[in-house]
Amino acid sequence: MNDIDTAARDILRRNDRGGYTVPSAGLYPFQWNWDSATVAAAFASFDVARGWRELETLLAGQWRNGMVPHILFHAPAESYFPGPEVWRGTGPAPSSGITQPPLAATMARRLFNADRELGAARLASLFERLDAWHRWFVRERSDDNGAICVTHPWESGRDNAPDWDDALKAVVPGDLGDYERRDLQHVGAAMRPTKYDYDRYLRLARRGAEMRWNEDEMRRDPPFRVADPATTFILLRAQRDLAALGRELGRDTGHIEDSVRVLEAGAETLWNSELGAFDARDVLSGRRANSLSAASFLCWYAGMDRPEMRTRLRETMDAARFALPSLSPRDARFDSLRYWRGPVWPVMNMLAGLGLREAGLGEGETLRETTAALVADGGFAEYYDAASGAPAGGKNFSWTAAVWLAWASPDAEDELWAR
Ligand code: 9WN
Repeated sequence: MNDIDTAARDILRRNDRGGYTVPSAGLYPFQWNWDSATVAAAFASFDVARGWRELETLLAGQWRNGMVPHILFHAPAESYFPGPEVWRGTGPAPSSGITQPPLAATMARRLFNADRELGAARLASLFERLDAWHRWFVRERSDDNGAICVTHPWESGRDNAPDWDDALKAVVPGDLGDYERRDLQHVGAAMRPTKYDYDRYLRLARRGAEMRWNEDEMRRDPPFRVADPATTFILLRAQRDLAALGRELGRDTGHIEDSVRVLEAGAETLWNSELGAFDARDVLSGRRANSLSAASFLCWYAGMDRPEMRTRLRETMDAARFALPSLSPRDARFDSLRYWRGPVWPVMNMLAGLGLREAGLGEGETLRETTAALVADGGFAEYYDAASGAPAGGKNFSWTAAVWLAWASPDAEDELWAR
């Protein structure tokens, strides 16, 4: 254990609200879905039971249809907008009405590897919930080809990625009345999505709330539905991990293995031959986003490989001062500071890096070293400016601390990721 490990554990303790970890005090005062799953992976190194608790708290918010919300509003807080009064989730606890990329099963596998006896006991009650969530994804978010879609940019976790720009033009914000963004009280406007984006984010949230998040109703004439490489790759990986965990528990996993094959075929349809990379596709218009992003490089994490992707990776790493930028620096829309339009995000580096290592590609180690240096120099920032490496966004960020502990630290226990 090194000094940065100690500091990272301290952040997780300070952001612990009792059974769940907030991403960052003030800026994000609730439980976020894929942040929590990342935090659970970090607990595998020093408090396995607490890691299971993180996932249990998250999955306790599951809706009857299987959806696991992207935010659970466990306790009131004034420092974030839009809160529960906008979302009006219909699950067992106050929540949003959309989900986030399903990292939980993969992170549960790391917890399981850390203590198999405890894992078998804790997983017994979570397995069905994870399975139901994954089934919900396939049922409610597949396109006709088996790729997984997002119905709101926030559902991707990559909020203002250029992947959604074209599709968002079809969302008419209408009269939203006055609303006050609270994110700008915590971080500079140049780092955040624009008002143009927020108007559309809000319209989509209000539409869902007005329809009481009834998926059948929302699917009729949807304003936004985009097949997302990151969510597709993450679900594909999560299904592989859930099947492995199910076999450990002696469960029937045939339907999960079938789903893996469908998802693989779906992911193939995200190939953009002009771009030479996996890319988002607007299901409503059929248009491609033409965006070579960190999401494209999650193919190895999903167990998929392409010679062209290796070339794109090398080109992107050559063009970037700090890898991986969330968007290729060669893209005209690249902005080194603005959220998901260029900056380096430790969680994406970890997922891409894990996949690269499993595929035997040396770039995985380069990503790990870059991430470790960014954290060592800049602290546990939400993300890092892709041009300068400067820390950006929120501070004392839980999932950055978690990525350090689970993967970037020289003392991270790599063997717990073993497949
Ligand atoms: C909306 C918590 C979350 C992350 C997302 C990131 C950001 C929220 C926001 O913060 O999104 O969900 O208000 O900006 O984009 O990936 O889960 O850290």
